Amino acid sequence: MGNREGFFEEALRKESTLNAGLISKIIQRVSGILEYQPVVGVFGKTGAGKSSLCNAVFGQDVCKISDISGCTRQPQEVILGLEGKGIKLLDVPGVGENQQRDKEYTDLYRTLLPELDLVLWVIKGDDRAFSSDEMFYKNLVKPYLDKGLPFVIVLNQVDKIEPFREWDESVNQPGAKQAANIEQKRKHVADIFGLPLSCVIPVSANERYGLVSLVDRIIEMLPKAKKAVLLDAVRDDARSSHAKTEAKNGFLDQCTEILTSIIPIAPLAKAAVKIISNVLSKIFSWW
Ligand SMILES: Nc1nc2c(ncn2[C@@H]2O[C@H](COP(=O)(O)OP(=O)(O)OP(=O)(O)O)[C@@H](O)[C@H]2O)c(=O)[nH]1
Ligand SMILES: [Mg+2]
Repeated sequence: MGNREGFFEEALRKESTLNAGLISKIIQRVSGILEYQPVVGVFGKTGAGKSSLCNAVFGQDVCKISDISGCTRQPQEVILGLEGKGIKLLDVPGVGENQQRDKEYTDLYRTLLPELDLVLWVIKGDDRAFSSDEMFYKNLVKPYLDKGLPFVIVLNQVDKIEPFREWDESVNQPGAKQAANIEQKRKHVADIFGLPLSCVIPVSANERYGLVSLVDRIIEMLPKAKKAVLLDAVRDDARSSHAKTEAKNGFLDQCTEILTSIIPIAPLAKAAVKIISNVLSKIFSWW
């Protein structure tokens, strides 16, 4: 497929009974949503599994992973999705490695934060010390949350939470005691950061556990117009029907708002939204 807007334009002209002038107006406005490239910042301490998480959710080996020492030094800007038109993923270096680096990272985070649509803050499930995370969160990130920036804490590597031998490989789930400890850890982290429990999502990037819930939460939090483009970049097995419906409705709501402002006759506007929905099902395979 060529670029999405080109395809959208062609398909809309083919399917539509609307006049050419109106179609041009619709294309201009709806293309704005399609073209928008959400920027996701993936933050957290070194070794928390930021790069692993990006790969697990977005499906390609987009980020380097290291078993030994701090791996991601420079922010890696990885453009994902359909021919560069998907989301922009910033896998940034982790905090808490040493004081000199943390100072550099403070400056980096400060520059990056204003342009982000979503922050994923990755914490290692079996980590006990959150002071550097907490400091960075409270001083740098929280003011943006107060302005409405969607923020999710990803409690990663929960397969390592004790008793880790309980992890049930056959169903890819924690054992009963382990699940209770995971839930306890989740509450503890939510308390420390002063966030609702629904903003702390337990996952295991390596075991592919909890990714669907994480994506569901992300899609819920994003503004209407940005949901579909982000969901499009997510691996198919991490997309639930809930997330699809949410993203689809968000996009169509946004289209309805646009179309009712340019098409004065309500039934005609409604019919046009239906046509757009058909066209989008050809652009987004999951639609
Ligand atoms: N058991 C387990 N190991 C994980 C998981 N996620 C990541 N790891 C491992 O943790 C180590 C660090 O992962 P990375 O993804 O490189 O961590 P990072 O946060 O990107 O680290 P920096 O790039 O240094 O900031 C690697 O050995 C991963 O395989 C997980 O869910 N479970
Ligand atoms: Mg990394």
